[in-house]
Amino acid sequence: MLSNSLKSNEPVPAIDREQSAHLSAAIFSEQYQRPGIPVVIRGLLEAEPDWSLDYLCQALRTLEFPVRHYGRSRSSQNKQHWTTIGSGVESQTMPFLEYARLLENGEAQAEDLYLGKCSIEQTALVQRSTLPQVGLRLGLTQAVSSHNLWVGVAGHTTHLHYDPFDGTLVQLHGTKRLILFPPSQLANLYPFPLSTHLKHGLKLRSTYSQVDLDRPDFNAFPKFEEALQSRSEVILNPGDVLYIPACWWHEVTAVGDEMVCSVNRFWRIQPAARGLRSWSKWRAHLGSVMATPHIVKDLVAALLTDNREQKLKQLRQRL
Ligand SMILES: O=C(O)CCC(=O)C(=O)O
Repeated sequence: MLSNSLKSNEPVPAIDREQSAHLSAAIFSEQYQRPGIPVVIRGLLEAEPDWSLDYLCQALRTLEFPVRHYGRSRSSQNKQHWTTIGSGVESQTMPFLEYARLLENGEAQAEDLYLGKCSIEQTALVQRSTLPQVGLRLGLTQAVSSHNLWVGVAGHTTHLHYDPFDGTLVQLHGTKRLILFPPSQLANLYPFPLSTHLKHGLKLRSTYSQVDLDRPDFNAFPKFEEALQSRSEVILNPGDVLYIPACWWHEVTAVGDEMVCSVNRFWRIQPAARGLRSWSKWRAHLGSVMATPHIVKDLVAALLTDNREQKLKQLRQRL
């Protein structure tokens, strides 16, 4: 029978914090990975330098990345009027040094420009870093994504959503606040319906919640009240690694007043049975299948444009 790893009436404890020295791969597997429970781990990346803007500029220089243009008015709009979300938001491809200039001159803040989920696998950033330690020391062996970079300014929010794979989010500069809900809250968080994908492809996703956490509309979403009983909050500072089990809902906000930078990676769910039993996961995959006609259309359009490479890169990033 399809289920979620925590029962809906089970109280959710505060998210654990562990020191890596006390957390062997066997303990991590037993206490967190097997049951699908989030945890913050410190001390996995002791030798890692500060990923300041200067450091990123030196490593990435003229390498080009799609930068999402959220715009400041988005956060005051009713989510139900959105036509794009997350990686579906319109992006502009630019050299990293150009994005750094926009961070420094305040334009990134004013327009909420976010460098989200960009692969840095082939860059000096990953090649010279201790990031591969994260998977090795936790016994996470089957990556399903590359290392993805997330850079933005304080105030940026990646809205409430879930991913159909286990994830690790490594905080490298600045501070992030995460609000989490367990998979059992799927219905109480009112995800966009699956039919969204027939209209919007992957530009708007059924793995995102329609509820605005800052201004919840309890008339439109009465069951959200129940979800609030399972809400957890976590602050991530540089050096913290958050393990986010598949299908845990999370909203991520950059806080403080400086550039904020993290790297995440997705992993195959272990044990596989945890994923196979999860309706949230099947639902996410079903959504991707329903988006196929749009993906094919966008692929053909990208192949026919002059700046084919750039369009294909943007499309790859959305998948
Ligand atoms: O850092 C962010 O803005 C989003 C990260 C995220 O959603 C994830 O790691 O799954």
